[in-house]
Amino acid sequence: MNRKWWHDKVAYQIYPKSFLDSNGDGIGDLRGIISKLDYLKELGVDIIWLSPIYQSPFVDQGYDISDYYKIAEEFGTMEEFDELLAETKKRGMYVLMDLVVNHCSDRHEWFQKALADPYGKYAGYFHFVKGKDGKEPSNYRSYFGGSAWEPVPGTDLYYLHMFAKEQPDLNWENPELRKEIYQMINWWLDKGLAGFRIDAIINIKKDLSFPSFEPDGPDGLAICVKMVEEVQGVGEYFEDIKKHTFAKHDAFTVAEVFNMKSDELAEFIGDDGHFSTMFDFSAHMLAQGDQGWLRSRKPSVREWRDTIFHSQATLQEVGHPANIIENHDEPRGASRFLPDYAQNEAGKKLIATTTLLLYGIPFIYQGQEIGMMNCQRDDISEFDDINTTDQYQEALAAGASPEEALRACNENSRDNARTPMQWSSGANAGFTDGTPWLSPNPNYREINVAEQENRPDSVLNYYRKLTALKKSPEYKEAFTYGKFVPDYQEYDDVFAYHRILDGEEGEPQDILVAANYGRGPWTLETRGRVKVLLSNTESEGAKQAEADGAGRITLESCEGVVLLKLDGEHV
Ligand code: TEU
Ligand code: CA
Repeated sequence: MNRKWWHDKVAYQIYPKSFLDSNGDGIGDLRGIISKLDYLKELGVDIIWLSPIYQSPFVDQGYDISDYYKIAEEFGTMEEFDELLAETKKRGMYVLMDLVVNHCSDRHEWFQKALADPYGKYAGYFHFVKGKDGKEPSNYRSYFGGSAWEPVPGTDLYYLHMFAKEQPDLNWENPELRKEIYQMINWWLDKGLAGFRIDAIINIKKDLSFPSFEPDGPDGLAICVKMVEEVQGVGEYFEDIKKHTFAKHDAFTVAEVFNMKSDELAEFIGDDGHFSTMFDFSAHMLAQGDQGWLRSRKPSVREWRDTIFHSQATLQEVGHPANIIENHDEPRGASRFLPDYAQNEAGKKLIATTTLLLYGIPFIYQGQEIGMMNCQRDDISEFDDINTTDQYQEALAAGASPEEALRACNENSRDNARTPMQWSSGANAGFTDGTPWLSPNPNYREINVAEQENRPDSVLNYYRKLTALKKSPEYKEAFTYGKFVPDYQEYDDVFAYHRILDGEEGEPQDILVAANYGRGPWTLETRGRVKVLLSNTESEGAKQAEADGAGRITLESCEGVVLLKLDGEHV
């Protein structure tokens, strides 16, 4: 595999609206981000991904863009954005923007012009399709519920929206549209961005005959992703984008792709792949039920581990994946993946250890580094997210009681991860002096940066140690290119793997990451002497295993270690 500058980096996702408000309007902003660059640098972050900061009516929190060339005024100005770029550069950091080009906002000039002239040039930028027998062209359900077709007023046409009706899908078949998008991408890259996180990109290729599918719900609709899964040729679009934009700038791209087919992995993220990398969502898919959030479930440690291991084994043969615990669309990982008894600081350090040291580039999501958790709400009106409101209705329609529907939202809502960053125990978690756009999680009084900053055993300080270890001169090579080899899979609750770097001559460098997610202790044979590189609890057990060279280590519940093997067999 070709080496790339980003392979050994640590990335961090900022959800700007909830990061830090500098002017008291209750909304996070660029000035707030700039003021925390040193905090991020100290955390060991190299690459920052900003969720969308473009002008937007915020129907879907900025994933509905009304002007690709403007910064949302809620977030600041283009001058402030340029300042952010300059300040990151000064610190040797890189910035990724979110590229949302499957759709735009219905407030975008293109869509407004299309509505004004439904048979004119700009209608061709969208999918304006004639209805069938006075009804929608097909039976697609949008990702956010309800029909994916919306009538174009005054015509017998409908426009396609795979997400909210305020997010009309762009027509990638149209070369003029593609040209506009490429110009826009290049304009941003010329500014000095390192690249993009690419939103919902698998959806850009449509089957223009828009076939209906077997209904998969009581509404008689079929989820629109079926059409995307059937249609061929999306790769040609990806190559076209790459050729006209990313390749010219050697930009880093991380694609949001669900339902990846394993025989297409190389085409996507191999050496000459469409993208630099893509997120591994396999663990997140596992928690999804077949019928929306109502049937979501908590995977067992074993299932979760085995799913990640399978992904790792497959992906390392092909490219360099991007690993996450959570993002702005997923519930907090500590709440979702950790067993109840492990939802504490030790458990949070554990999940950090086993995720950040996997093969690939880790993306830390804001607040994860202090162990932020899901936020319980007592009423559906307390949620803001458009997807949550829909899932609540869907759950009710499926026969759930209001209590059950609310529980499903509390467990799965995208607002779990969107609550304000918890900076301090002061008013509004130190996020704003005004009224926050979304209430902070009440646990900010206990869980916050200020409290953890100077406490040596805090989750925050552990993350700092972990990223420092990952990037240390001695072990960086192994953590970046070392082979991922699972171990101790016979133990249900043990999440353990090696990163093995073949030596030029002689012994390989063998690092063992071993974590016990179980309720009771596990003793592992280390098959040789070990040195402890990191321990989440700094227990006596780890010290002893190192000192007496017993060839075994006992891990208590929620205990994890990173060990360098000094001798003995390698797996
Ligand atoms: O998400 C695309 C997507 O397919 C999933 O995230 C999923 O459908 C959704 O979150 C339901 O749980 C991206 C963005 O990450 C998301 O925030 C946007 O809402 C969406 O695209 C539309 O731009
Ligand atoms: Ca603000």
